[in-house]
Amino acid sequence: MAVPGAPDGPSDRHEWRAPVTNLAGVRDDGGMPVTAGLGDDGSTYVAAEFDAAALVAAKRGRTVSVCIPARNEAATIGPIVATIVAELTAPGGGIPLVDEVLVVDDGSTDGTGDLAARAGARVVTGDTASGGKGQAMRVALREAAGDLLAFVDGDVTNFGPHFVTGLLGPLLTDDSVTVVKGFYQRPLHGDPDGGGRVTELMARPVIDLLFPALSVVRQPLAGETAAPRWVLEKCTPADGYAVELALLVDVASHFGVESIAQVDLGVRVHRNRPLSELRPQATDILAAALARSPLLAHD
Ligand SMILES: Nc1nc2c(ncn2[C@@H]2O[C@H](COP(=O)(O)OP(=O)(O)OP(=O)(O)O)[C@@H](O)[C@H]2O)c(=O)[nH]1
Ligand SMILES: [Mg+2]
Repeated sequence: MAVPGAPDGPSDRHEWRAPVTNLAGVRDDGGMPVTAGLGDDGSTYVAAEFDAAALVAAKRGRTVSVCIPARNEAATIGPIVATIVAELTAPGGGIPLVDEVLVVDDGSTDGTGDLAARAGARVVTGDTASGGKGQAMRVALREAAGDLLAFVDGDVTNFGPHFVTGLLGPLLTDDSVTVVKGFYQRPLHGDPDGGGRVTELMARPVIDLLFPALSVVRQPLAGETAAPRWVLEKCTPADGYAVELALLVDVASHFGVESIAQVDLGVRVHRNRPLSELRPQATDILAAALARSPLLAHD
């Protein structure tokens, strides 16, 4: 069943605009029931379920952009782009699932943009060199041509095409899905589950307290996220690292938690920052959660 409000066909391009409801509206229109949550298994997928060639048939005229926010990711951006181009685009000789690979590069000093372009991406620059990841995603939404946008991070060292097919699978095969979040095992320093410190110590506790219906989302900060353009356009963009949590809360408020799907992407290895660099991320997330908190909603 299609999501209420979904356009009949591919959407026109619009600027990212304010949501149709605010937090008071969330409560008024019943958009985010506090007792509901994702089904235990109904909304959870495994990337290996999805075959790229079968997904091409499921596109039904829809176009796909893979978007990669990247700042100073020279070590990894080339292989990530090259993998997507070679495996999943027609010009690269792959399965024609992806119509565009877009890298948003701002403020890089290590040649990230050139490396991405050489690997076959269209590279655009962000609006400011200090805009943060949220602004890079906003630029991606404005610049990308696709009806469906799949975001992947540019610092993943064990990237494979299953990141993209896994994210697109639920969107292409189930019209009731508005957003797909990746989840994965996150090794750190030899501990297979030691990564995701901001997730476990800030994002998930805040979600448990303020948005319990979203507690079942295993990696709420995952950069691996896919959604139709029209869904993203209904959400309020947040700056910096708050962008992922803000998107989840906005989608849940507009379309219901049950429209969010999760996909198991296996193991994900990326650059891990030292503890001292995690405080700004945690601060962004707390600020976004408080700004959207039902506790602050007023009639
Ligand atoms: N264009 C752009 N990309 C950014 C910016 N900040 C982060 N990114 C990219 O967004 C992706 C995710 O950022 P990370 O810093 O890895 O964030 P994270 O994975 O949530 O957190 P870590 O555990 O610290 O890696 C990476 O590809 C970054 O290069 C920015 O200001 N501009
Ligand atoms: Mg990272």
